[in-house]
Amino acid sequence: MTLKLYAHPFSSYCQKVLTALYENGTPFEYRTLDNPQSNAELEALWPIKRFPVLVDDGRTVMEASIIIEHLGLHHPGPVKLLPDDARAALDVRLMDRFFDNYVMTPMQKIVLDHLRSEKDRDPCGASEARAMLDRAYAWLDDTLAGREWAVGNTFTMADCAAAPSLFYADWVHPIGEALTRVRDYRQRLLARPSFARAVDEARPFRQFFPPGAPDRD
Ligand SMILES: N[C@@H](CCC(=O)N[C@@H](CS)C(=O)NCC(=O)O)C(=O)O
Repeated sequence: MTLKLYAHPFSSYCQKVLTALYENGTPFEYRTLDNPQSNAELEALWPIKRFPVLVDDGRTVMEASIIIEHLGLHHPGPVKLLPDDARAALDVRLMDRFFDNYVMTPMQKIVLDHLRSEKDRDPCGASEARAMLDRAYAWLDDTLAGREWAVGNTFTMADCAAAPSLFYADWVHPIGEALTRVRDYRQRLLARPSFARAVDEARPFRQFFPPGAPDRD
């Protein structure tokens, strides 16, 4: 086994990479970040202490999108998550950035605010994050017209980013009922076996979701 993934099942960025791994049935050793040993190994590998981190035959690869691109280059499987055509790949990268920057980031801001003590909370930052999610949901609803997946009719890295970001974002700031394309897209992502598996593996941790997990999904 050449691949080792430092990850936690409940983490959104880890679910992004797990979805890519499960899409292709890529074997890997799961170094779950639930014990001091794995956490110390992670910190030694990546002092920034963000996860997931992949180790491939001694080479450390960090950042979820870079890990997915690395897997496509060095461990390709039947499902190509980045198209070979450079222009088409740019469309995928744009949507991947969209989900990380404008859905995942504000979602995490709202979640992390709940971990702070009352006196350290940042209501202004949280309300800016909610406004960003509203803008992102509205733009996405228009953009998804005529598309099954983020960039068209093929499942790509952008959908790996979309799945956990929309999954958790809807928990903290529900997608409005009028935004049917975004709501339907979220349901399609939840039905995709690779992401459904990641969601199932994270079920035991729902009780720890800082704002409280809703009784659905
Ligand atoms: N830009 C990083 C973000 C990774 C990230 O924020 N991971 C979260 C878990 S979802 C984390 O490491 N949290 C630990 C912390 O905030 O201390 C990526 O794309 O992989």
